[in-house]
Amino acid sequence: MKTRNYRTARRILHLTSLFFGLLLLFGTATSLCAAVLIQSIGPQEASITIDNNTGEWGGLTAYQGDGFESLPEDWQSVTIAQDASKFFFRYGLNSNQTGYDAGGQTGAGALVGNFNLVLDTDQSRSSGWIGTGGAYGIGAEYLLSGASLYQYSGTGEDYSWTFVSSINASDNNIWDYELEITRASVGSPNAFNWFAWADSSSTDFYHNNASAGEASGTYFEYTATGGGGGPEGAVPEPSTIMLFGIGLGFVMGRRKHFSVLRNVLAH
Ligand SMILES: [Ca+2]
Ligand SMILES: [Ca+2]
Ligand SMILES: [Ca+2]
Ligand SMILES: [Ca+2]
Repeated sequence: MKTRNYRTARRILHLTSLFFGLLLLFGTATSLCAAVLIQSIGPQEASITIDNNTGEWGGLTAYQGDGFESLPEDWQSVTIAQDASKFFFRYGLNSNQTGYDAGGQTGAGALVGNFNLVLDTDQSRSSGWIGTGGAYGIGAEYLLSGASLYQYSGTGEDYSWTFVSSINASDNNIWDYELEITRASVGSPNAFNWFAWADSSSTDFYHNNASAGEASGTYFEYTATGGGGGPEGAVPEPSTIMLFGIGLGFVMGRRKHFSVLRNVLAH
């Protein structure tokens, strides 16, 4: 009887430890393959004035262009710069509709919420908005929606944002906008990750693969300090490595567990 109980217990322990070990290995191996950094730029110091004239941006480096996908609201390019207290954004936009502008078809030219850009200011996907089903490679804390700034107030996948402030943005109606926010208004990050999208009949993501999920979702980085923040995923977080190690230990060390159990049952 003792032998039969021992064998049954051993099988249960074997299957349980193997199950949890593989579960941990699978889960952490997935998170080790984090999102894909496309390009990192910064710091770019500049003196920018929001005045419908983008001449002062000429010497700055733009992120790689998104191209014209012939959508009603279409991202073309983004440039980011800074001074001691502000971050500056330059949006290059387009549309396949004649006479259409970023303010709608009114001709007013004011930037509207159809153009959205999110910032992951702690460069961690474990915090902030990751989209329904975890669609995005980054976890965003802040949203620039048109000329309004929002802070994430949801639990991860839900689209829930709290209004922070209006954004000082140009209204030049020529698809070339400049915006400014204070660095303090987004938590004064040393670096942040970002991607953008435009609402239209077929959403234009910038970068195109931004919604490819945790492992393959793409993003850009801006560094506000010389040292840079480092892309999420290049160096796994310590807790991830620890979980991976525990999973490996479960799978590799189950024989040790059996010998401990054998000694317990034998006495
Ligand atoms: Ca200007
Ligand atoms: Ca585009
Ligand atoms: Ca985050
Ligand atoms: Ca695109």
